[in-house]
Amino acid sequence: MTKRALITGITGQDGSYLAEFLLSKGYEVHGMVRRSSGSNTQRIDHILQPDSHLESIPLTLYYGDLTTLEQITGLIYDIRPDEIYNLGAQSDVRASFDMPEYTAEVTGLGAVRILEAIRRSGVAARFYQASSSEMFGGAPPPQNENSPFLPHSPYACAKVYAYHMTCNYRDGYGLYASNGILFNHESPRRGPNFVTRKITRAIVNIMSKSQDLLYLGNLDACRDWGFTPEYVETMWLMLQQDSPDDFVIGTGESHSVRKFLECAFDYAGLDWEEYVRFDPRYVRPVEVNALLADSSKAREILGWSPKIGLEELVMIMIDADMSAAGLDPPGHGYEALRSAFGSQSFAYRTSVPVDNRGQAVGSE
Ligand code: NAP
Ligand code: F7E
Repeated sequence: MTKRALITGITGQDGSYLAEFLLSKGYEVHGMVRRSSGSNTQRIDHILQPDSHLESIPLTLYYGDLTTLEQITGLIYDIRPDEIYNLGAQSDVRASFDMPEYTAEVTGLGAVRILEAIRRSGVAARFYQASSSEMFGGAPPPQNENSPFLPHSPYACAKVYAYHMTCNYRDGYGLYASNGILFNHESPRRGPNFVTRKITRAIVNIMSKSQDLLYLGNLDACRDWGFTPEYVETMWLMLQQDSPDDFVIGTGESHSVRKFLECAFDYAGLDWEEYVRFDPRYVRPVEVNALLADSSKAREILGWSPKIGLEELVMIMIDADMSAAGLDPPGHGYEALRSAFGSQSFAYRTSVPVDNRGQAVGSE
């Protein structure tokens, strides 16, 4: 029988890849989209287009918002999904310091609204919560499922709350509810305010002579950066296990923002020190200095291991940004994708029209 999935945050980076992945597995996919005065579906428009590579696409979108139960309960009751992926969030860590209450409302309470709707409806849906490595905050690396949560931002605090509520509904009501504790994952569809995409877009703008300098904050922070299409597969794998559980997902390699800069500018044949300047506006009130995943549990139980490392990730992102800008990319990113996944894979389809919303209002 065809499985049905409901995705919140389907218009985001992860949601768009997850939708493609589930469609490729034969799922009927339902997505909750928040109302916007402009278009916020750029990342999934290629799936909805009539000339899409997928024929008669079983993808349906509904308006809804995580700040209210108004739609969530009805959607769960009407669709009766087999699986629910809660990817919707105010996901910008820096912005969460400016909007702590809103972040708690969407990123924290949003998860509880869904859990409560599942419980009340009696629908036997499996639930995935998009937990984050940011929850580890000040915990020393490497971090795994047993590391303490020492959150350093309003975003991380909201995610810790949602994490515990997911465990609470699992333990208290027997819901199939799992937390994926994902470390940073990037792609050509990454929002333009996150540091990796901010860098790759700036490089392409510099090459096109539409930008002179790139302003950044702390270059010493270290992150475990992976490739998003590989990570959405783990979300699905978590919901296919006999029993619900929590898993850390990351590459097991950590690099500084400075190292990402070096790699990215090198690939474009530029010297980063000529173009990068410091701007204190991008420094956070509290920083997370070092994240490094120990994903041994996922490797053993889910049988998952990543194929794309930092250098390939950088090449993939720059190739895609150059193509989108009408420039001729070196192409090593496309080669890396082809050799890792094959050109038929959803993971290969990175160069869909990426969002062009530009810099959001605020400091990033
Ligand atoms: P993203 O690109 O920022 O996408 C967030 C999604 O949430 C978008 O679809 C957004 O809609 C939606 N959303 C925001 N506020 C909402 C609201 N009030 N009601 C309903 N939907 C709302 O984030 P992502 O990178 O795909 O990440 C997906 C999830 O994983 C998030 O929960 C994030 O916190 C978590 N996570 C991400 C990473 C990472 O490295 N990417 C790591 C760990 C955990 P619009 O398109 O309208 O803005
Ligand atoms: O920052 C430093 C910044 O905003 C990475 C979200 O998906 O991953 C993401 O959160 C590092 C930080 O990602 C700039 O201080 C320097 O140390 O790309 P980011 P993040 O904060 O790690 C986690 C796992 C999530 O769950 C989140 O949803 O880069 N940095 N200069 C900068 N960061 C930004 N954004 N802009 C700068 O100019």
